[in-house]
Amino acid sequence: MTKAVLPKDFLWGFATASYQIEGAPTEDGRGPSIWDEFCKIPSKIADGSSGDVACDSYHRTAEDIALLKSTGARAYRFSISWSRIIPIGGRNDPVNPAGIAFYKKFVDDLLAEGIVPLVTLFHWDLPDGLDKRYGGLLNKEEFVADYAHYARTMFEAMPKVKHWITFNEPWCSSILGYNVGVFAPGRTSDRTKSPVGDSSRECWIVGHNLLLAHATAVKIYREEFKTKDGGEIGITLNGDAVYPWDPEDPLDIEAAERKLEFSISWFADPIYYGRYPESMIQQLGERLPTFTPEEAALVQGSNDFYGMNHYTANYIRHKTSAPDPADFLGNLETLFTSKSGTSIGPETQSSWLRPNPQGFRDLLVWISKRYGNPKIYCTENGTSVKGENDLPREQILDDEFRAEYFRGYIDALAKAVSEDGVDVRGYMAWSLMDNFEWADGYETRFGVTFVDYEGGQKRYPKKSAKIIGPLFEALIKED
Ligand code: PNW
Repeated sequence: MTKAVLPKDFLWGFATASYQIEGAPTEDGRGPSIWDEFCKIPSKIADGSSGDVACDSYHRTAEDIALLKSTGARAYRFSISWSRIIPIGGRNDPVNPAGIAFYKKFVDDLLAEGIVPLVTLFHWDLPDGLDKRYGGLLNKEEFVADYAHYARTMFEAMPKVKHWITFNEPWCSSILGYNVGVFAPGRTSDRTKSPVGDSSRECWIVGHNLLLAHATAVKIYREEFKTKDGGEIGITLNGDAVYPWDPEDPLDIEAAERKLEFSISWFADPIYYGRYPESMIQQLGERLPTFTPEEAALVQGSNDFYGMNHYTANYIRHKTSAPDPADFLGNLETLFTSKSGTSIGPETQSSWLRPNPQGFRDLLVWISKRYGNPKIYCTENGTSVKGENDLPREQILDDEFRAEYFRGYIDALAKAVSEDGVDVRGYMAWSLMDNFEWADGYETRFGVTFVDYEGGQKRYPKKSAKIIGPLFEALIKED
């Protein structure tokens, strides 16, 4: 018998994102996003695909809700396509009533089925109009003002939403979009990949602007909506667990901590403490923007909850050379094998992902300690499966590897709550269904549901879709 250790109102369910599932890029007045444009550049997406059709969810909301129902999910995290709401994106540009109507109805339909919506305002699909007009996320004044206007438009339109997420994984927008250049808009110092970009500087500017936009939206929600609507708002940060490559080497132990600071504390320290981590200030110097006192005050305290996306773990080995100007890790190496030859976990279809459930528990404890035991929603957790896309459908549906991933990670979560006192209030598995896996296209599947892209996007629940519900229902207290 599993002991019920999770609070009675614990929200569990599944997550998706607009560009990864919706399709219908030009329908009902939607404008292009930077991902529509990025996908058109040859060689940026592994299979040359795009989100043009994806799971066709724009036309299948009823099917998606029925799918959620069939899993028993209590909650669903999805994101809004900004360019459906404001096609060009800016605060003086026209708002598209059809875009608002689509998401309003979706929220109503979810609620009618007893499913709680968690809504992400920005999951990477910036209106391309803003990128073209003023450089998008690089332009502090314009971007913050336009995002604030968009956020207010959504708060006003959807008072029934009680859980708002300002940004999904600002680390990915900044580093993958402006340093490595593998995500839209693809800027990097690597001239074989892009004619424009400065990996040593732009990512830190973008991160700073995202923090200010987040904090501005939170201020608006708290001042104009929170009392009336009674909701909460926070940001979702990604972060991998870390273990020193050589547990005996103090420099590896230090490097492991620094890795967490460069990925998580880059955003969470300003939000909880009003300043960037010392390790980043030291390494980046004047390339790391500084907060004015007003900005620091705005950002500090701007989280009602901590949204945690988590997938994997690494061994961390310190470097002895001077940091490269383009370095974003904290002058260290991330490895899958430790000094003594231990593997962090089995391979998956994603080069960066190896399951290690203990890492989830350890990272939950680290976040909880560093940030004063915040209320945490795990807003993404899941895995791809090596070679899954090449299997016949019957075998894809029997995804024991993914089911085992969820068993291990959900058990780790339960222990973090019951034995370590971490305050976890929700868990969204990534993802409800196979979808457009960004630069990896459709060959990498993360769904608990198989989507038949050749057969009219029909959905077939995998084994993993059926095991998550019973695990949580046994873990959640009845009163
Ligand atoms: C997250 N990495 O992205 C996103 O929020 C999802 O949209 C995505 O589909 C999911 O994880 C699976 O990839 C990440 O390279 C993408 O370390 C890449 C990395 C991390 C997270």
